[in-house]
Amino acid sequence: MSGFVRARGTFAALATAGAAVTALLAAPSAVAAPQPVVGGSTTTTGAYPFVMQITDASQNQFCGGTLVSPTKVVTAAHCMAGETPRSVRVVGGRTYRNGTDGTVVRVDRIWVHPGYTRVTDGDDVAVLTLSAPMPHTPVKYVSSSDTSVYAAGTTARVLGWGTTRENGAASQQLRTATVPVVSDASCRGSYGSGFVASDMVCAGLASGGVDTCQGDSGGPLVIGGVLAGITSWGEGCARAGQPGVYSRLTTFSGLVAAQVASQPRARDT
Ligand code: 4AZ
Repeated sequence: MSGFVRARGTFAALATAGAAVTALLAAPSAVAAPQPVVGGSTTTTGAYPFVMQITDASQNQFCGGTLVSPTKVVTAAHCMAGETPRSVRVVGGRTYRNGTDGTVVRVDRIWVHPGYTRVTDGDDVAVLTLSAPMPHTPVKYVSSSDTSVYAAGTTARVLGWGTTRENGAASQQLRTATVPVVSDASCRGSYGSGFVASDMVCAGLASGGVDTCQGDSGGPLVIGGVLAGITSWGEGCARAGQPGVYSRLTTFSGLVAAQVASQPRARDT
């Protein structure tokens, strides 16, 4: 099972290798292969019922997701690379990665933002339609007009089962941390053209130490009680001056709303 997790990590590293090339060509700083939550503390899905494990068919967690309605889960587009509705499961109410509790639901449809190519180009958002309602409380997602959530210094909460240090082991238990939103100008300073302000928002301490990491991708960035971002990428984890990068959900909330409203016909499933 751990081999599977490593395979996913390798995939993520390969996926970001292309991004690194782009960044080397276009920006002074290279983007290293990104690597759950560094810093912070353990928590439970009881405390955060909207946090979902995205797993393979054998229920090995490889990404996070957020329940936004009984049958809709928001995650990262890059988490769905190579996946099909048959290859993934959404697990709610399972605090531990190796748990067998909670609710395992199959996926009827995967919508990936049609513009998505690689994390450093933006559009890193996907919506999964579940085959059955998830009996856990969803969280609201940000409205397109609610751009004040990204004011620099605003406290954001991240959650996930990812590694607790760069190149470290995945966490058995759900973890959470709070990180301040970083200004677009500062994030541009960190990542150059890899930072697409229209589609991304950064969060992290200038001194590092607290961050999302490998395996946290697709999980929530919650600001003011609403889903405001999706864990997407970053250079390593918890490094000084290299904040985590999240999909800027205000940009995509119209598209997400359309997906949340749509019910797949039987032939699509
Ligand atoms: C990842 O590979 C990943 N430090 C997630 C978040 C960050 C880096 C990598 C941000 O899933």
